[in-house]
Amino acid sequence: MKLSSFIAGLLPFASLILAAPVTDPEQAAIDKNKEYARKYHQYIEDTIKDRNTGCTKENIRRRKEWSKLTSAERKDYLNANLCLASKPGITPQSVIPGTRSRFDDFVSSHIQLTGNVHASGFFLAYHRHLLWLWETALIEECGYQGTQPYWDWTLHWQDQSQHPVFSGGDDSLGTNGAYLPDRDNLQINLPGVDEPVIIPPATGGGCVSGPLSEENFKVNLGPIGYAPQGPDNGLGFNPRCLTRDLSPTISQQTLRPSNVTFLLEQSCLTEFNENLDKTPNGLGVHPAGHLSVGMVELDVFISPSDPIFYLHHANMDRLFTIWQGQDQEGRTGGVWGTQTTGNVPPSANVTLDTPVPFGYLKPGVPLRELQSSIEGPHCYIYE
Ligand SMILES: [Cu+2]
Repeated sequence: MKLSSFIAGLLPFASLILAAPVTDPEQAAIDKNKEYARKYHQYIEDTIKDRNTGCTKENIRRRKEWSKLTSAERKDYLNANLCLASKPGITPQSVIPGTRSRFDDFVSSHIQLTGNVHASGFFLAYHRHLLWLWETALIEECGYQGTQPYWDWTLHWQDQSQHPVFSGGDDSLGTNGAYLPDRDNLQINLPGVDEPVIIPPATGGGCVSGPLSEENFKVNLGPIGYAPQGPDNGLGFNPRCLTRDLSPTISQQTLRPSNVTFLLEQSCLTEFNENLDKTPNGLGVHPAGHLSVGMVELDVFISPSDPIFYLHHANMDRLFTIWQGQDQEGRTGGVWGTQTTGNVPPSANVTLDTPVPFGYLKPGVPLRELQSSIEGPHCYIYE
């Protein structure tokens, strides 16, 4: 038998294998999520393809998953982060005594506004535009040539330490924290979640090693979100190593592809917002991304102190843009929620005219200008 006819004889069996029902629900979810992403992507490409001004296919920032960056691109991103940490900031020390750098300006904005920009009508717009400001600062103030990468935590939902962003190599954002045995549970308060969340110790707890180890990089502010707080209620200067405590338990429970599908299938902005933080089955993917990294990321106020914050929030913004992209017209005009976290204390509803606050980073920007990823100040797409 000729080889070609042998292969031809196998073809019917190959199609049988391909047609076999997909039994793994996570694999089925991955396929669905890709389909949603494709639809979003197509919409954006179609919308900008004939544009000559504003956000065009020439000037759009193409944001990629960390794993898709070359080693040199990862190093560039890391070095731009370290560059911002070495530049003087603009936040007055009379307000945040511990702030020391341009990097800390972003942490300080987040600290000042924690009670407004989480589990509120500001959440999605604030974090979307904070990322844009951060990415722009990396480019304009530190000569960064790339774009803001994202961390798709569904790629390694069983064990985040396998993701290259945590490899500890000189093209990573450092390792898990060193393992510290005999630690107590941490009790933290999360915006939008009623009861305090008890976080048992996980697989690290100590200082990270690699390019963000203590000799290269320091966390200056906090802790604020759990005891014991740093000096001046956590606003004082408290330089220390970056700590992490990767939690496979939290990741396996919540950072699954099927939970992304669940979020992308919410039908309105209210449900989308509510299910980001808390779902009928437990934690939402937004807090779970922070909690799966642990330590600094458990402290909502100072969470931008760990550079992984920006990669996690790029992924959250990516899910938001994909969700918007399923019905762009209907989903960029909506508003939801009030101006305080969990509406405590009670505050006015957010409208399209309400300025989204950014602290000392810049004056407030009306919400309507921050609704789209390719209108107003924004011009980016998630690849
Ligand atoms: Cu935040």
